[in-house]
Amino acid sequence: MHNLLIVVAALLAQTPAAKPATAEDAKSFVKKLDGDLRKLYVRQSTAEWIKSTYITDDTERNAAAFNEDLMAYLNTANKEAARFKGLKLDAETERMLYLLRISSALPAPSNAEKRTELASIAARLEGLYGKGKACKTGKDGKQVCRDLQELSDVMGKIADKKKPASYDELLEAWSSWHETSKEMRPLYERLVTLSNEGAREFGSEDLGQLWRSAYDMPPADFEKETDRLWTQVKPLYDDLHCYVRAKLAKKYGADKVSATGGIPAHLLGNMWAQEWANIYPLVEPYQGQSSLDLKKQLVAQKYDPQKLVKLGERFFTSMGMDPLPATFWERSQFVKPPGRDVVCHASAWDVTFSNDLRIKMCIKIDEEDLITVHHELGHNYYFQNYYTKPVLFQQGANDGFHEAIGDALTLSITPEYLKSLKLIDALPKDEKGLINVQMKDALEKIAFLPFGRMIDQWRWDVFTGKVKPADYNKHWWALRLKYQGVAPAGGARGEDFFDPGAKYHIPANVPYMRYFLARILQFQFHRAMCQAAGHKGPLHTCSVYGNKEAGSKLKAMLAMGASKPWPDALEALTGQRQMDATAILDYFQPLQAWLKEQNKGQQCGWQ
Ligand code: X8Z
Ligand code: ZN
Repeated sequence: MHNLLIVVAALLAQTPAAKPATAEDAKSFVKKLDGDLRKLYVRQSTAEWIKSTYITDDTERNAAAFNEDLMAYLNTANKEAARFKGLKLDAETERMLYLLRISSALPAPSNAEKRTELASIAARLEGLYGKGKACKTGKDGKQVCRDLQELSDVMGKIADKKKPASYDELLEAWSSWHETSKEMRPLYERLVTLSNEGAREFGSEDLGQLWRSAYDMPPADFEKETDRLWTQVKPLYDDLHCYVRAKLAKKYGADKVSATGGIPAHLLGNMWAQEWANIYPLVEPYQGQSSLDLKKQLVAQKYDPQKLVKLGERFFTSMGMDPLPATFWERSQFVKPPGRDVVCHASAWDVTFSNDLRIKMCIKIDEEDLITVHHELGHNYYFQNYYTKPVLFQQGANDGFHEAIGDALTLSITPEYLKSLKLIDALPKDEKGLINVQMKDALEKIAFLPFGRMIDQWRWDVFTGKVKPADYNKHWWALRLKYQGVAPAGGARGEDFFDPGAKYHIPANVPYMRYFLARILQFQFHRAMCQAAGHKGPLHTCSVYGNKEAGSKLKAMLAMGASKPWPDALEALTGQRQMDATAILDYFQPLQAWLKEQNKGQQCGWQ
């Protein structure tokens, strides 16, 4: 009997299905995976590029079809990879299998109909955002339509020197854009159901948990990590909020800006109240200092989109990086093409995963886009340094790293650097000048932090089912108040609206915690590059422009891509293995001390 069992077991072991997988099998599996994925990725991103630069029903359907193929492949590959669980594998194979599981932000169920539906909804939602226009009938009976760019221009004119937008104009522009996302709601609900189903097939409890699994630590620890970082920086945000609210209350009156409540979302110079640089003239600490208005100088010096991008490229090459390939200049989209809908939201691409670098923007000549150009080139330079690796390693160490590279360099756009370009006339002279500069930086960097933290809190809560569709908007505004101290413009927003959909990354399904991490990491990277450059003195005085030592340290980290867990990459550049907010706090130390003085006697915080 005993012998018979052995014989049966031996026979079973010979049938391919029952043969236990070996470490060698795993190695061959990831090798084939790399080849397959490369093909599928290239097809998908080619179709995505075409769709994003020319939105029509046809390009949308075409992109959805390629996306569907990729989704189907990933679903099957993930299930196959389960065979290798528990095996002792070499580090590279192990890493690839991990990256395979977390590689998709939108996992699809194995059911073919559901997958088709999900792919088509995803394409549709991003298309709706790209095409979004607010239309009304003008006095002459004709339809007048405005797109996001036009409506954002109004928001940005809150403190315009020549013709500032009035309270009512701001509210109207804000409300108009927030009308355009209403029709996304039923589609988004369905996206949540279907992608959650996919995430469960990928071994997570829901899609939010799958997203949180992408940081080389258990997902629950990652959530704690984001809270730890937020707690580190919240006091500085609170100081800024308090000062800004008092200024706005003075300007608009206590009936419009309550002294103890959230700041109305349309009074911060940005459609989403995420970055507040446009209100700088309203909150400028000291008048009569040298002007920090770059837009005027950019226009006067006849900067066009190409010249702006060249300026960005020069920053990277000054640190020893290679120039962008010739094809970058031929294939990129710098301006909005006339007569067709495109996704204007800025992005960077390596369409064929082989140094086929591009950016897609609708560039305006102003400071905001000067920063965005550097941001996007940061992505391109990451691509440039890792494109020879297997495709699964062609990613940031984590997604926050990717978002932080270009921004880290913009921290070196100091007044001295700007003066060398004649973009400002004079250097800020004393403590007062410094506070002005820091205020402007803080409106950009510090104001963003709670926004960056809250967007995915909303999605995490939606994906777990804690928040039902009937409360989508209610929860959105509860979080905006909790984290940002920002309140809906013009009073409560009911569930007939879908305000999350008015922010690109929700319909486009791009995870957002990366931007929160990036705001913190970029200062950590900056501090490390400054150390490599031998900088002495306060962090905010450092510029690594032209510094090859800083450049080569950065390059070494970029070249690792996602081949190692992110703490290894962080260590390569900074010597630290933890994300750490002390660099951003250190950078803004002068401003924070100043804000504390200004806020004395004020009642800060909000209900
Ligand atoms: O989406 C972006 C980039 C493209 S990766 C332009 N950013 C976030 C946003 O616009 O909301 C950069 C800052 C935050
Ligand atoms: Zn980015």
